[in-house]
Amino acid sequence: MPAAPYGLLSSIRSPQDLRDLTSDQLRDLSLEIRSFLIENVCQTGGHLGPNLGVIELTIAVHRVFDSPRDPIIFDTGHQSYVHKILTGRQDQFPTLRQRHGLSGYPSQAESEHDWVENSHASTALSYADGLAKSIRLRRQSGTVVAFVGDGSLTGGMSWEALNNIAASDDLPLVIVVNDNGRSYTPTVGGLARHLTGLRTNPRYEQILELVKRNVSRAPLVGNVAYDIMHGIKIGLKDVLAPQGLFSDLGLKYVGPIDGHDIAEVERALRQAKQFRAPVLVHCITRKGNGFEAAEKHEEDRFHAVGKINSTTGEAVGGAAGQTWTDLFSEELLRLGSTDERVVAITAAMVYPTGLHRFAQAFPDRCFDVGIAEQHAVTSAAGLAMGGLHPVVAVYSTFLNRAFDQVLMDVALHRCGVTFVLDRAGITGPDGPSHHGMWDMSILQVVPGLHLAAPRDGSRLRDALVRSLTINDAPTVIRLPKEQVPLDLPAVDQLDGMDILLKTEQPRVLVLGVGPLAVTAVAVGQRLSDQGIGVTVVDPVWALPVNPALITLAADHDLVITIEDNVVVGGWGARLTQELRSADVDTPVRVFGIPQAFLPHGGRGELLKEIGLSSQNIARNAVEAIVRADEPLEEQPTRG
Ligand SMILES: Cc1ncc(C[n+]2csc(CCOP(=O)(O)OP(=O)(O)O)c2C)c(N)n1
Repeated sequence: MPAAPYGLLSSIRSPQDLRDLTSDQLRDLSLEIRSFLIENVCQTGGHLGPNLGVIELTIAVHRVFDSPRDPIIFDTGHQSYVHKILTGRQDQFPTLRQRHGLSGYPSQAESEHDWVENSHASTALSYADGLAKSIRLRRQSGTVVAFVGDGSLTGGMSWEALNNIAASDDLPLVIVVNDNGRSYTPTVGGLARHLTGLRTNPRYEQILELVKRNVSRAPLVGNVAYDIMHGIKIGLKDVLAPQGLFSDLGLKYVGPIDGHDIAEVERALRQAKQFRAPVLVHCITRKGNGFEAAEKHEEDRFHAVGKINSTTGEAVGGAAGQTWTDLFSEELLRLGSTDERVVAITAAMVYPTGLHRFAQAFPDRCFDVGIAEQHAVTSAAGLAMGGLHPVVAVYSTFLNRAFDQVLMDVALHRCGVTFVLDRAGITGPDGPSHHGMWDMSILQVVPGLHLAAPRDGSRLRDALVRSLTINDAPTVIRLPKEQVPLDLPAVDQLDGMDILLKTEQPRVLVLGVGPLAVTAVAVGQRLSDQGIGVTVVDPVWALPVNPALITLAADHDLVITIEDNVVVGGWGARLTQELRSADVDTPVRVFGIPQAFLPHGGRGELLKEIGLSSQNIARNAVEAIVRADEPLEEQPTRG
């Protein structure tokens, strides 16, 4: 429960409570929300900058629209904290992004005000299109609000949706564009250039005044108001070419509007709402607004923070070790310095994927394509066809978007493209749509694909070097969201695989993929402590499955596979299939992520919860071995 400094805020329990506030109270409320966000998010970590930028915009949206009857769809959803605060969840902010705590994105389980909880970008307009069509078909009275950032507008889905929305001139749909000029870094591409042109046009202030004067002269509503605004815009089309982008599509456009001026935003939204047709309301905001340290942070305006000092913005806590992202970043720079074929591609995530070093050293060899994973992959295929070796750096979960492109555009065309999947496996506080738990399942069906999951820094270096030699197929290197552990040396090697532990008379073959090779060694030690002989192996290259593994498995009584990918269609499942095809019938126990949408929480916490601990796996293995050793007549009959 917020204390005294949040006197006004603590009286807001639902959007209804906003209705009767005066403009002074609204201003005070914005200030309280700003302090509240800074105080809380600096302690929990989370998407601070985006939310500081949408305080006034969110208040205005909730005053004009009647949520949840009027669905508000947040694109990506990382900017929905203010919405959460205004819809009765302020008391839960100290638990933000923690296991059993408040989600960092909208969540249907949390509130009827949250319609969409997919945090993959550029979907809001499509959801909104469908919802608005259903309102129209069912003759209901609501209006759908799509709340979209300029970064999310760069995604292909947004454009597919706009193309459809613009053609349906009776859809009750208002598109609120939150234009802060940034994704993480400044938004890129032609659209961004158009929006910037509009935002920074020296005549903008004059035009805004003109619009304001015309609209406030009479209490105009609906079509009339829009027509006037639109008329003015069209009259100025020659100076304001960017607006033409939307109007040429056939979309009604209002703006640009100062997104930090509640009254101004409300006025525009009311007009848009009364029009009962798709209208795009273009609002200009500042990411990190009101938090000086964030506003000055050109790198990402504090898009997402860990625990930080609420004045200086500096990280709190001791120096952490090197992350996988950082190591990859250094290695790519090193490799790129000697191999001119290397080019890098990111989908709006230069810093989070570690491409910044390469981008600074080789600006003309690094391409930020916006939030456009599909385009990134096929563009990489083109670069490979042109004789270069592209490295596509992307979070594991976002590659899901571009599966068809990997399969058809890269693999079918035998293009040598390296994919570095950051945040593979359980990622933690970002929840179900951010866990990178599907990549091995979906990618293993791609013919010819190579996949490495390095267990330590040396293995990552080796995998990168090798990937650059593969010029006729896609290569995937998956990295977890963690710090790089100390190197775990092999005790022996077998046809390119690393043997990590070997005891006398091995009966159990324990296979650990990537970071779970460490767990595999711990399992092996536990088994050997109990007198059960083991061989512990890191396959190093998980795909294609190494034929030596089939022979090795045939020489053991039990195979245990451990991976942080979903068990269905994962690496263990694939190995089992290969063993059975080779008529090897050694029993296989597959340990991985269950087939479910995992909640948010700490990575360690979640791994333990789903049974990926050495203790649990070793216990299972012992039980299996004991059962196998029981004389046949003593075994329970299964039926
Ligand atoms: C498909 C996909 N790719 C990448 C991301 C990572 N991501 C999260 S927020 C964000 C930037 C969004 O920019 P914008 O929509 O303008 O919102 P802002 O943070 O500026 O408010 C990106 C790239 C994502 N969520 N989904």
